[in-house]
Formats: sequence, C-alpha cells, structure tokens
Amino acid sequence: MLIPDALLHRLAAARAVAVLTGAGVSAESGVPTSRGAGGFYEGHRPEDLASPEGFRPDPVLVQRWYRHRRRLVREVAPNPAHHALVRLAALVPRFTLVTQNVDGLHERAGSPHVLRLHGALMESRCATCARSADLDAGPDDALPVRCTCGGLVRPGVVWFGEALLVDVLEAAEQAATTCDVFLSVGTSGLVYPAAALPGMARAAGAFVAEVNPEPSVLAPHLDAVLAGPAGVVLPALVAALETHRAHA
Ligand code: BJW
Ligand code: ZN
Repeated sequence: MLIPDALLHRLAAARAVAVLTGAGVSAESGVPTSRGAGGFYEGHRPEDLASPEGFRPDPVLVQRWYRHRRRLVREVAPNPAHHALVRLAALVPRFTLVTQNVDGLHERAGSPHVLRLHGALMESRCATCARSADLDAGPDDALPVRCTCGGLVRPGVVWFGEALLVDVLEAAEQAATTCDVFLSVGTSGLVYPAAALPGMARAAGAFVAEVNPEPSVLAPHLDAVLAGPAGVVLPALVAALETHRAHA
C-alpha cells in the first residue's frame, strides 16, 4: 500500500491530528455498514428505523433490531484499523478521535477519550423519563421492554432528527478546525453534522485525506484519497510514519 508522500510529510510534522471514523472502520470486524446491503433488517432500511418516526409506530421492531445489533457487537472484536488508530495516537502530540460509530470498538481497542457523535449502542434509557434502563431485559417474545414508569426503552444513540450532544459536537469541531492533518475513514459523508467536519478542517488549513475502498461524496474536495479497506490502509500508514520517524 503506497502512502502519498505529501500526507506522510504533513503527518510527520503535525502537532495535531484529528480522525473521523464511520461504519467502514468496523466493517472488517463483521459489523454491517449502515448503507451497505447488510444494514437492512427484516426488509427495512436502517434510516427508516433509526428515528423517532420509525420507533413510534413499531417499537417492538426497533427494539428487536437493536437487541440483534447489541448481540452481534458483543460477539465481534476490534480489527487492525481500530488498533492502528491506537498506535497513531501515540505518534502525534495531540490526537483526537471522533467517531460516528455506536459499537464501542474504538474504546475496546484501547482508544481513550473517543468523541462519540452518535452515542452508544450498548447504553439504553427510558424514552419518557430518561432513566437508565436495560433494553436486553426479558425475552424477545415479551417486547416491548418498558421502564418502571411505563415508558418505552430506547437505545442510547442519536437518531435522525435528534440533536447531537452539544459538548461532544463542539469538541469535534474544535479538533477539526485546529488540526494539521484530518483523516476521514470509512464514512460515506452523507450524514450531517459529522459530514461537515472534513470540510471545516480543510477550510481551516488542515491536510485532509480519506480512507475508503469506494470514494465518498467528499473525496473530490479532499487533498488525498487512499483507496482501500481501513484494516489494510491504516496499519500501512502507521508503519510508514514509524519508518519515516526512525529515519528522520
Ligand atoms: C469502508 C470499508 C472498509 C466499507 N474500510 N471503509 C444538512 C444537510 C442535509 C441534512 C441534514 C443536514 N444537517 C442535518 C441534517 C439531517 C440529518 C442528515 O444528515 N440527513 C442526511 C442523511 C441527509 N442529520 C440528523 O438528523 C442529525 N441530527 C441533527 O442534525 O440534529 C439537528 C437538531 C438540532 C436541534 C434539535 C433537533 C435536531 C442526527 C444524525 C444521527 C445519525 N444517526 C445514525 C444512527 C445511529 C444509531 C444506529 O446506528 O442505529 O448514525 S444514521 C447512521 O449514519 C449512523 C452512522 O453513524 C451514520 C453515518 O454513516 P457512516 O458511518 O458514514 O456509514 P455508511 O454506511 O453510510 O458508510 C460506510 C462507508 O464505509 C462507505 O463509504 C463504504 O464505502 C465504507 N467502507 N467497508 C473503510 N473496510
Ligand atoms: Zn421511565
């Protein structure tokens, strides 16, 4: 895997690096991407289920979908892409990892202080009183799961039409606008406000590169596109940076 010289030089000199990850980073762990064929559930598109409008008319279907995904995520493990980002963090003075992923695989790989824009799949709360509640309580044929107040239990994720946590979004924007290099990894760049971060970084002067086997809609506006799976490209990038450092 050939790493562009310009990216390597900017990374080697960088004081601050920010990385935005999306579902593609977890694809090689066996977690289906949102917009890939594996994202469909019982014939439904994820974007039709991941919203208050999807939950309200059929909470049993949406709870069953999330329980299915929680079971899957418990069974998978971080892949070389997650591990490479842990190594990359150790090579730069200031490193910020921003993820759209809700699966917790970055944290399980050992990345600290991950800015989770879209929340956490393994957390759940009451949709009425917001008290913490267990979405996995009881068998699948006894859904919907309810809180002691009678409200429906929902996952601790950010659905379409819901606001992201202000502090988390502000920290992500701050990292994007103050970094020297920004990497957008495994995201289609279709979902906002996350999709605005690479452009914000570039407007503020960062070198912005994408890692994706298929160029995203953002690719034409970036400085470099590394075409390939994150689990191959990121370890190669980190190895190239380590070699560059050793010879500098
Ligand atoms: C590989 C690979 C490998 C494969 N290696 N790569 C501006 C313009 C237009 C619309 C909006 C806008 N601002 C806001 C909106 C509305 C909306 C939105 O963006 N809509 C667009 C779809 C049009 N945004 C929102 O509603 C957000 N909220 C908001 O803006 O609130 C405003 C507000 C303020 C005040 C009060 C109230 C509201 C919320 C967005 C929440 C998104 N949530 C989801 C679901 C989370 C829970 C769950 O998982 O169930 O988050 S949607 C889903 O998409 C999930 C993901 O995090 C997110 C992004 O997807 P991602 O990661 O990019 O994955 P994919 O599948 O799209 O792409 C995978 C990529 O990987 C592909 O490119 C592959 O090629 C690649 N890949 N294998 C590397 N091995
Ligand atoms: Zn409640």
